[in-house]
Amino acid sequence: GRQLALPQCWTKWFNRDDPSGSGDWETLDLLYHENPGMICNRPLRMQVRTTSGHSVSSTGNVITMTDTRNGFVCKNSDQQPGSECANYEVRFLCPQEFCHPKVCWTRWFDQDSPSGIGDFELLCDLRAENPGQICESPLYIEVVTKHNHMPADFTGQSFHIYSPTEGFVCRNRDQKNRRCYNYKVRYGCPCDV
Ligand SMILES: [Ca+2]
Ligand SMILES: [Ca+2]
Repeated sequence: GRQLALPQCWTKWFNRDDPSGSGDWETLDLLYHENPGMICNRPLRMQVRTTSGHSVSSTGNVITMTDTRNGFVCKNSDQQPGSECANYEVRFLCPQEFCHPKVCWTRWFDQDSPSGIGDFELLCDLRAENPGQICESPLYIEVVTKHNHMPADFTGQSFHIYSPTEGFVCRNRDQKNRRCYNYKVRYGCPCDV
């Protein structure tokens, strides 16, 4: 089975306009046009804050539009007489594949066996024994049984640790028959690192 570190990721903050003129227009069509390739096609969420880092509600502005399909607009003409929009910035939550389009897998590691208290394949130990072979921030971990390559998720065993950032631990005492299989692990890293 594969465990994912970060199912999604945020883009950087975008601030393409300011409220001089008709208002603050941070619309997706203009952001796409001006930042090709930097925002996914169907953002999962959008966050908006003022450029000084305050929440939208703190400004008292009437917001004309705010949604993940169209982006954000605050029109000065929608505000109380004499007041205008704050300057806002926006960012978008995108699927992980967008942020790291290519995943490069390490080789398989198997440094422990389940004799003793269990099968310990911790990332820090694997790093210590295999310097330079595992990237700084793995995105995925894949764990299978050593002998027949069965994905860990399908073995019916329960795992104490199973995470791209920590590694894998199967404790014998957590199993019905008091014995873990022997597992091997590999890590999925961004190819560009
Ligand atoms: Ca702005
Ligand atoms: Ca093992």
